[in-house]
Amino acid sequence: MSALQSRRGHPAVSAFIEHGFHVFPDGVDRCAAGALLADIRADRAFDGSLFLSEAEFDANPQYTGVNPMPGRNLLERFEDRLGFVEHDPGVVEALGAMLGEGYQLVNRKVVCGVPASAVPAWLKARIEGNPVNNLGAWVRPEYRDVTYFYGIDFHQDLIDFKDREADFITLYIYLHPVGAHDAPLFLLEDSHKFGATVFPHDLKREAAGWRYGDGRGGEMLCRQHLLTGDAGYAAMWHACTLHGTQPDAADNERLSLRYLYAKAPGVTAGMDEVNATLGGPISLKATRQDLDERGAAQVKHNAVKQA
Ligand SMILES: O=C(O)CCC(=O)C(=O)O
Repeated sequence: MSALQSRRGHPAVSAFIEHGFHVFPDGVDRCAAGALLADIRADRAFDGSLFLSEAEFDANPQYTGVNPMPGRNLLERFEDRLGFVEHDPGVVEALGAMLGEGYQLVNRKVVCGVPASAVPAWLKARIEGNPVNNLGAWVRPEYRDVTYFYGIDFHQDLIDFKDREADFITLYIYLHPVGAHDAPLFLLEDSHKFGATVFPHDLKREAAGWRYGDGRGGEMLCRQHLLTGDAGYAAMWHACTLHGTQPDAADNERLSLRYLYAKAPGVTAGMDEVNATLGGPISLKATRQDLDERGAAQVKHNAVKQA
């Protein structure tokens, strides 16, 4: 069998072509996920102590540079504990099929869905209705080695990469069981088929799913797919697949690992086969129009809350 045939035959490539994502049927090692989770939870309390006071924030508001970065990333301390994901045979095989020889890690981090009980009332009032509630701006600098969300509206992961082609995928791992009330990811099936579109997206809730407009005259109905599962649940999606989360209504934080992996330069792989099926561009000069020049939200709209 040629390399091209084996890529085509890989379930991840056909799932990406058909629906824009792939769920790993067996996930990854749930015991290793649980052990890592215990160490992350032992490192800090995921409660109100994460946050600046309102006066501290207002004294020097910083909206950008508040995510994990090299030198400030909790996973740098746990690098030797990530083999259960990065060397899992099913993950390696699927990444190889999608991204080819020498695929590259773009970044990896811990993502926390912050429970409602942990978010101070003053902060809830300030962010109400914002489409992207990445709480990094309000988190104490020493805790900005994790990304903290209180829900994020449907978006493409291309949003962070203007002018970059969709040559990468997101791999997402739950470290504990995630049910409907633990801020699971909502993913819109088939939405990758329009290629890159600008955030906030044109989405209307209908009984059977979401009516998605691409801003270029195209419309389609996307079914909503809830990613729920046990510790070690693993899924990956295309850079143009719409997904989002609602604010965490549970008492506990939701902790996940989020990886971005890309093709090495010059490599042709399953991702190219997927991209060849798309009906729109695979890169954009401007990916979003929800922020002002400081990086603060200037749009008050959030569709995923109706999911
Ligand atoms: O984990 C979350 O709550 C949202 C994650 C997400 O959508 C992302 O990182 O792109």
